[in-house]
Amino acid sequence: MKNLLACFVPLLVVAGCDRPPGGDAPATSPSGAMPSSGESMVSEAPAEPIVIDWRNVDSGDGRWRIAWRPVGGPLPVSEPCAIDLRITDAEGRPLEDRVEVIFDAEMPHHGHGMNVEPRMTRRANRADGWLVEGILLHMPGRWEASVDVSVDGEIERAQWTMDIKR
Ligand SMILES: [Cu+2]
Repeated sequence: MKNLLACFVPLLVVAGCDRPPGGDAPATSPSGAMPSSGESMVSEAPAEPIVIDWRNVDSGDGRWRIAWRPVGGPLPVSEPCAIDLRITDAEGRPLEDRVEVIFDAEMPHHGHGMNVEPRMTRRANRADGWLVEGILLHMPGRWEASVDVSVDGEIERAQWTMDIKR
């Protein structure tokens, strides 16, 4: 139980940073939220999703640049989750249509991977954007994630480590 509490406290602190300092609020609500009478200002901030920063990884021979971040908060144990990817070549150009991208994750020190095959979707509104859904990390601990970018049968991999906490 103590551990659980310890996890929550930093989250609250981080969430607190997003809120404007109290006091003189502008006349218009910055988020376009419901008009509020002055009295309700302090309570009930809308539940905002936790946004985690992008992290950058280059592929093995430096051909591709990949940025990734979990969707909707830290990656959970044993719950389906999703990762956003942005992939360009080393000059920052988005990938061509014929490129194929595969996400995978495994626990090398346990000798196993995931028991599911995540779905890859190319974002319609971003030439460099991909969404990986249906990721299921069924154990806490160290997972090695990989993204294979394949063009004309030539595959180059980017890898990173994810520490998944219960
Ligand atoms: Cu394992």
